[in-house]
Amino acid sequence: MLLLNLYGYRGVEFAIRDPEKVDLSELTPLLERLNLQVSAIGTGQAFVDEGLSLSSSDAEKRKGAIARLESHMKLSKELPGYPYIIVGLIRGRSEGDISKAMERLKASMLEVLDLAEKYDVNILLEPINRYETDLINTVPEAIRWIRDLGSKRLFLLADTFHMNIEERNIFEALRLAMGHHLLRYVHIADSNRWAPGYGHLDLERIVNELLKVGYEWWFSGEMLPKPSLEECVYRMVRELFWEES
Ligand code: LER
Ligand code: MN
Repeated sequence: MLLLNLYGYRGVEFAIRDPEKVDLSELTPLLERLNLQVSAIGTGQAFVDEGLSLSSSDAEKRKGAIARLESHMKLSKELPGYPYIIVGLIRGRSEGDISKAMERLKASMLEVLDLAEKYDVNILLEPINRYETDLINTVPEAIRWIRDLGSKRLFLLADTFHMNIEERNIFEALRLAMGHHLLRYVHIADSNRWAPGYGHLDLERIVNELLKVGYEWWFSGEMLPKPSLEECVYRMVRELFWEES
């Protein structure tokens, strides 16, 4: 985290499987000392490690996923920066019948959104590429879904790595999301999920076009630590946000 502070980052995003395991007495002073907000809390590890899924055919797993997200919401209230809660992989996979899974997902999401209202937190839905889930892969699909759920607590997270795989045109997808006033968060990685500059995406253009149409929320680097963690932290700033004097 020291590196983040060094390069002028304003916040940090945490992937948290189980908020019960977070020691706030250690974390809070550290964030304060480094002057970092928490931008968002990723929740997908609860699916990857424990199978908790909002769309599972197993009612216990669905209940577990909703309860876990409630616990993420409670944690969000304790952290600086009003962090969003990300619904990415915790929505699960279809187990074969996509329309049945989507019905279960919708019912779970309505409960999650009621909780979001109760705790006064905002949720981000992240379209994820087909190799990780078969439920909601593209930005236009996610927008339709968010509109259908009709909650003012639900926004869109667009991830350049997933968009590079799934979108017909990344710029059009982002303009569409901005036109719907739903885009609140962007995950940045190059096409291969390496540091900016190590793949073939024009990330500088993506960032600049978003700023041009009024995007004023978070850009969060979500990369594999390749070629190294230090290079990821540096390139995110150097390639995309460096102001030449
Ligand atoms: C989560 O933000 C994400 O992008 C997924 O690919 C996690 O595996
Ligand atoms: Mn992501």
